[in-house]
Amino acid sequence: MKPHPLTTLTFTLAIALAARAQEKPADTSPERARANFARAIVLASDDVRAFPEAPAGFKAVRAGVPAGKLELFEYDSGVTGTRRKANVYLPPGYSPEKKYPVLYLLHGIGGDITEWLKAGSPNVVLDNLIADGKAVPMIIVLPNGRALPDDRPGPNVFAPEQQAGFARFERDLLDFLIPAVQAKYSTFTDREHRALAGLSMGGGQTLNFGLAHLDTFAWLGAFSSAPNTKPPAELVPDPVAARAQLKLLYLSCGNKDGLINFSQGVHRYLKEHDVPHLWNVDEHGHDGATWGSNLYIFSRRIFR
Ligand code: FER
Repeated sequence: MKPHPLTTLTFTLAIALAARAQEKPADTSPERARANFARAIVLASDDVRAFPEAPAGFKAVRAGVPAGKLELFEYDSGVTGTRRKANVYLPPGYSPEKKYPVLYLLHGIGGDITEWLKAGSPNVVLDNLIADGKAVPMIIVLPNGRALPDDRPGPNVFAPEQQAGFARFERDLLDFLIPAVQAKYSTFTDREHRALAGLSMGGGQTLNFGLAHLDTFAWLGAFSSAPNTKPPAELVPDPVAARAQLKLLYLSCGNKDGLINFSQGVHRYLKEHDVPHLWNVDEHGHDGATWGSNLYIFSRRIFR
């Protein structure tokens, strides 16, 4: 027997509403995460690619391309009360005589300062783009987005304490990491030379923190954003101000990723409120293939 059309409508609305609700740290659990990943994927006509996949070899080391430098960076955090670590990429030919823009690039739920190096090779992606004149030489900072005294991914990465650490990273980033990076490296310090991007939990952090601090970040990239993403109307309460301040708001997700409804909700709200943004839906799942490719697409478009 076919369900009554109204039953179907109510069911669809219930899914749509549930999909937009932010998962609060206290509510997060492995069971809810499984349910989130298993959500029905309903694609609208505008949930399509805006850009082709990054070209073959985009994250492979190429002979003759100058390599930037990866180094470990440490800073004292008043949020965690500890000395924290980050990986830093300095572009080829980095010189204290010049000034550089900075991209802060955030990892996902089980990640740490090494996740992006495995998932998307940002150092190699940028070496290649810079060599081809397709990206501005920039510093990339890969912090640990879990602002806790013990910031290792625990045995249960969905534990409420771990989730709370991701939320607490907002003040660690703004009050401790950014000032420490700017004190050590030769950087521009205005908003138009500062970008924030991330994958999954890091995508949610990018939207939650970046859109709340557009005086600090002009360029935002949220890849496969996780359920920590705030509801769209909370992210962008003032679409007119957001429109005026954003240089780029880039959203991406794979069309096989059960978390896509969180990004769809943000995209639809931005579209309804005329906030310019790029929305790239590719054919990947919740994996490194989409993150590397979208980092390539995003990093070419920032600081120019
Ligand atoms: C969840 C499912 C996935 C969740 C977070 C994630 C906060 C994050 C995934 C990732 O970072 O890869 O329910 O709740």
